[in-house]
Amino acid sequence: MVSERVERVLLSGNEAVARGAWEAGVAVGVGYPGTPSTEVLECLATLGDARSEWAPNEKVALEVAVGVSLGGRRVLVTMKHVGLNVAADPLFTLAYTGVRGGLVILVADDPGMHSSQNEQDTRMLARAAKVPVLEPSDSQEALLMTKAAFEMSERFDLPFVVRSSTRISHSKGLVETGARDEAPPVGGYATDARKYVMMPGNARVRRVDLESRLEVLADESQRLDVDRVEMRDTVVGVITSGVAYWQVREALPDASVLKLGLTNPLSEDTIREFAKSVDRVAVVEELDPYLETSLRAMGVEVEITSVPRTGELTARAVAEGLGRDVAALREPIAGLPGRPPVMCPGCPHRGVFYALKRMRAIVTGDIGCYTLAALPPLSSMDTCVCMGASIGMAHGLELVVGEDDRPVVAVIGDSTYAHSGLTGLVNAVYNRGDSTIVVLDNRTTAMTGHQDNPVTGRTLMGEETTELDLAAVGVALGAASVRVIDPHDLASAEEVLREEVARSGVSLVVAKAPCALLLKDEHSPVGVDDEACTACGVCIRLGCPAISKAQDGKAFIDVALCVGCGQCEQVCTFDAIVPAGPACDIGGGV
Ligand SMILES: Cc1ncc(C[n+]2csc(CCOP(=O)(O)OP(=O)(O)O)c2C)c(N)n1
Repeated sequence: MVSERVERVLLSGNEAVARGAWEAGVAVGVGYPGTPSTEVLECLATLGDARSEWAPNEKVALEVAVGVSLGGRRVLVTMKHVGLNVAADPLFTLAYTGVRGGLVILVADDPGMHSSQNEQDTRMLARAAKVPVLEPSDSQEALLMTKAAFEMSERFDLPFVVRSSTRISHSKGLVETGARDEAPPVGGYATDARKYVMMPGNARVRRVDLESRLEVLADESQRLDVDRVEMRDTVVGVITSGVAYWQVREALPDASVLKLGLTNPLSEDTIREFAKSVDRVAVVEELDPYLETSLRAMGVEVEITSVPRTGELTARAVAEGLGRDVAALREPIAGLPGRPPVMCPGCPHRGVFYALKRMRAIVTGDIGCYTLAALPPLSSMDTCVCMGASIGMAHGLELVVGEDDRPVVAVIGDSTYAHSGLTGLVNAVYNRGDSTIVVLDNRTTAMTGHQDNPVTGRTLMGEETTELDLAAVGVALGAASVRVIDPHDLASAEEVLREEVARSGVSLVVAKAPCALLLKDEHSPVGVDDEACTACGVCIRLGCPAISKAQDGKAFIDVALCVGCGQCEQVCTFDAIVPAGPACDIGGGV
């Protein structure tokens, strides 16, 4: 949390980006959650003076931002790397139109895929979109570069990307804060169709203009004060950017370093001057060989680059890659117990997947907490590609699998459905499909930390708002059948799902029950009656982390974890699961 009066505060990279935007006088922040970017907008919402909004997806977020910018005010957009794919359509043309109020897009990459379905290097997509990129290496730079990006966006008439990555977004560092610029210099809305209506005749002109705007930026890049040269030993000079700078400092403390802050377009003069001042040039960067190929294309002789192209960099990997002694560099501690992710005790998603497993359904899945159903013992999700993919994939499968095959069911969370699932349903209805679609409506965007979304009836600013009525929307979009179920009621959930897969036409099943973590204070835990338990193991197959096998093979329920959702009571045919109390082995007391 940051406050206006504090001058030096400890901030995460994400908080620092929010603070930088706030100090730049940003009027609106808009984005879609995604690790590791989510906290930027959550923090901006707490700072006051600016309005923060969750959009249903990143494309809409960017389009809202374009509107704010056209209205002459500064706007911050936030997303994770894959979000930029979703926003790519407006992004590529936004570079042509340019901006009015400064428009800055914070994109956080996730090298190592701590919480993502793929690894992408945002620099590549931003370069393809002809959008400038600034890369901070720590929280202080995150604040300063974000703040400067607004001014540059207006000066060069371009949207700017600030590229972060997990270690920068989530590490904390001391940051000097400043005052808010209350009156950024751009005026209000002004009609200018030739700049903002991208029909071919206008776009051809703006296309040429874009190249010259980027050229002006490249020419002025040395005066922007975002690249930094640190001269030390000149045997090897390392060119790097972002978090890789710190790996270089640790692995080669004596080497000279050119730390690039602006990585698109590159400051050729700065790079050539640095290359001339050292004997050999090395490039160290995380993910794609973006700098390496750019430098080679410029004719700079890059002699050393051997670092991994996948995963997060470590100082040790950098030292190894550059042929240095690694003895002094610590290795990660080996042999730590793994902590595989697992659905929480009482998670409502579990009931749906338990039924789908019993139905031997082919389940096209999507992205959210429910993706964990792919893991044993539920093992009942067959695919996970990108947000919204489940519904289109189910329709595709149904076009080719025979009627006697296993039933096909698409499952998708409420936030993901609002993000990019609705058009999949429209497609299935339009093309006379037979899909059964289950929306797992747990009343929140759980996976990224419980953000509100169009289904929850509350905004990021904490206001009550109109709730997206999933059942009504399903009817309006033409689903042949719309049913709402309680996923904790296992028998009836399975019955409804079986009926819906047997029905022709598109079925929408809304499995509605709040995320277990939203019900923190409403626990009535259950325990095991040892006398009645036959050690059959059926309850274990629910995959609830509160249930384990005791040494005698019987079930054991940890009351500290159990939230009393009742699912295990329903699967136990021996009535061995009972309200926690003296009659049962409650494992350590309530
Ligand atoms: C394009 C894109 N944007 C953001 C994300 C990050 N993300 C992963 S799952 C998810 C939403 C999950 O919410 P929901 O669908 O409601 O399922 P829940 O986790 O609540 O079960 C988000 C935002 C992503 N993977 N891809």
